[in-house]
Amino acid sequence: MKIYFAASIRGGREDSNIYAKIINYLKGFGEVLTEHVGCKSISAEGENTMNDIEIHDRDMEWLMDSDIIIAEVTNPSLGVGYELGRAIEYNKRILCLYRRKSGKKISAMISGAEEIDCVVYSDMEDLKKTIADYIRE
Ligand code: 6K6
Repeated sequence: MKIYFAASIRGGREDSNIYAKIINYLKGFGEVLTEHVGCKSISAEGENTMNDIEIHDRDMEWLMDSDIIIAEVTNPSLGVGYELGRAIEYNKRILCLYRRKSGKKISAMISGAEEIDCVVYSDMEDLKKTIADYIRE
């Protein structure tokens, strides 16, 4: 199974440790095409060898090629929102994961999209069960 994991990069890297843990867990189910999203050394402003067109086009190819999209959306990101919209267009299975944060609500365009399954989680153990149940569904 090819898994496309999406999470904030330029939207902010505060949750990068959580992304790395999720990716590590997802690797037990198949190939995670976007492992770099959990990489500590990627910063929101960091230099990259690829330009934005190359990043976009490569990511869209991976998205099309994937069997499932799993996104951590607690930290809002324009790029993730875009990827989710495109994933709907490609008829992909989509799971969005988020943690409740005071004063923050997930966008209605994500929670209100019937093509997207949204799940609230509180800790990693809780999240692992949610992911396993969803993938095996
Ligand atoms: C490193 C530092 C700055 O830019 C980079 C390299 N950029 C990206 N490399 C790979 N995927 C990217 C990059 N920028 C965005 N994406 C894709 O969009 C990822 O698949 C993420 O799920 C999503 C993040 O979007 P933003 O808007 O938060 O950057």
